[in-house]
Amino acid sequence: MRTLIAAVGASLIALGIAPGLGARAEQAKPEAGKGREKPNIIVILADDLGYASIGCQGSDIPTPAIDSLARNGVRFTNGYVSCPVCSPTRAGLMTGRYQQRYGHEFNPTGGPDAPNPGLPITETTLAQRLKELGYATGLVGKWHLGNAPEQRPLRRGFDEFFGFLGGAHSYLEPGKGINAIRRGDEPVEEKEYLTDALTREAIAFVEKHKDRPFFLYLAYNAVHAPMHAAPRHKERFREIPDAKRRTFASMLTAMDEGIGKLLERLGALGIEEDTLIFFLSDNGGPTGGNTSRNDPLRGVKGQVLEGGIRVPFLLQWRRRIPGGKVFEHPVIALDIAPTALAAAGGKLDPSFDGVDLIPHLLGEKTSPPHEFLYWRYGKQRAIRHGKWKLVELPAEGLRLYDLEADIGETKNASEARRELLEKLESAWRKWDSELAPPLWGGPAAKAQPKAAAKAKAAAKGARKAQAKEKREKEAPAAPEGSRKARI
Ligand SMILES: [Ca+2]
Repeated sequence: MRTLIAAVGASLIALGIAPGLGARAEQAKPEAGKGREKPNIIVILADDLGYASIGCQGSDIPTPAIDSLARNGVRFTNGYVSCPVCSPTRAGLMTGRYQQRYGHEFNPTGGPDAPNPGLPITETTLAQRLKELGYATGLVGKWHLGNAPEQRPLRRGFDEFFGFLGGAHSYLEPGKGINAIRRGDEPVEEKEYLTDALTREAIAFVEKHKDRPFFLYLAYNAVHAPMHAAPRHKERFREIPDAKRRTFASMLTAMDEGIGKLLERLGALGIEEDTLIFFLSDNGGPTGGNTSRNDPLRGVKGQVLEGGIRVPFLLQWRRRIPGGKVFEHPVIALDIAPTALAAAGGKLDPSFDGVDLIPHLLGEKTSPPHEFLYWRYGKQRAIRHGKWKLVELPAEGLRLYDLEADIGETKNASEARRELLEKLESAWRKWDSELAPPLWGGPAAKAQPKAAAKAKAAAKGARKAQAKEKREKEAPAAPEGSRKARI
């Protein structure tokens, strides 16, 4: 390599080109595994995977590859996303900024005022920032940040794209129209089980760009519905009695096996040490929808209770960060863009809400990365400060929880800690005053707690009616008069 560079340098001199160029070429293409100036960056985003759905956080379904990231890196026990549903979290992750600052508060459902809902093109993505620093950039998987031509991945900083534009996708069918599986911008016919196809493409991307710094955003749609098991797992989980859980086990395992293959390939190419890898879920588990587990957290996808926003969150960077670390201060997906950018030698944008986590993980900074973390999702809102969380759901009102003592958010400390409540309320209001109104509506989000209360009331009513019917059936026939007297 050195001889070749020396030879190239000599010929450049012969051509009258400054020899400095040769030195830069050497820096840009170091030998694999020898310590890169710019690490590769991989963000693996799972979809609708609850807090307790990975082996190292108590899942009964093994996830050895995902767990290996925790063993060789860092497990964040208080790792959050900035929204309890898919698209806004992805907007926050891609920009490093609270998505409500630019109106991306809800999933892009559109409406008369927003015919093309999606990540505003005025926002800069992590892919754009890393591309500027010389990175090869690729998205494999789910986009969900806009369908219009100017909002698509290839126009938002990605050199390459294989996946789909929408929010959900079949694992067995190729998809049609706007939500077809695409390579670049062109629909393609895909026959493999989608999770396996995404793994295949991720590995191909890494192999193609192994000699230069790359950024791979691997956004699996697993374990989001529809519930489609991998055909190759037909017999594998037959001991699980519940059919939906059985399918979930296959979907999760297919993703874990894919991550295992990717890590194996990074190792074989000699670049794993110099690859900064994040793994997280875009929101908490919709426990009834896909059997994903959030315990011991309360709440589900769509709620700013812990079960909707606290997610599996791991980081591995073997070159810099010792393995087996558990980090307990709250962190958020907004930290990924600044952490990746700083690792790549880029300048941090003052508009970032996220922070570079590396100095905290190395012990160079001992203070918590964030004094406050904030959520606003329609009428739901929350703020985290140290061990405290103030949260408001329309169906429950404003409540204060000590998450260290009460991770399940069951004991409201509002009355006992009036002063603290006011401090948090005022911090949240200050943040809220900086936000934009939503660019498109979120009726599902606003209706969600009401709908849950309505469903609960309906279930209660049904139980009462059943019990009444049972009583009447079992009761001996009463004479007309006595029945009237009871009423
Ligand atoms: Ca999701």
